[in-house]
Amino acid sequence: MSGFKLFTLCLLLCSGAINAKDHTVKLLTQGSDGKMMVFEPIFIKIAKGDTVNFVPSDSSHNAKSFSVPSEKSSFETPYGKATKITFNEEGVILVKCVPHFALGMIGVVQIGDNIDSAKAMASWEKAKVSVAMNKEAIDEAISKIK
Ligand SMILES: [Cu+2]
Repeated sequence: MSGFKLFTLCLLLCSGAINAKDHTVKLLTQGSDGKMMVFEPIFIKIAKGDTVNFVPSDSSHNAKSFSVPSEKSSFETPYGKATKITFNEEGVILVKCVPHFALGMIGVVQIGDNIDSAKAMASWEKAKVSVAMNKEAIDEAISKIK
């Protein structure tokens, strides 16, 4: 195969990977604004194929999806270990820190444009009754989905 053909083939096969972006969401005991048990940022909008590196401040935090567009987008990261997740499905994913869910340690990941927030909103309304803190911040994060 000629060099040019190889180059063209690589462009076709690799373009998704080249365009994909890496993002970071920190899982913090105390956020930069002083709030306790937060995902920072609490809302992040990414493109399909992008990765998010979930970075816990210590071994007490992890990230687990609890509302997903479909089961193939489900994930759970280990405690205290920065972990990259690639998102290959458009939609909204609600993420919680398992031990601090009741303290409102929840984040929102929007994948793609023009996303319907109905499913995420319904999941949050259901979960809300068992959450004691950060409710307004989570409401606000969900309101950013569009
Ligand atoms: Cu936590």
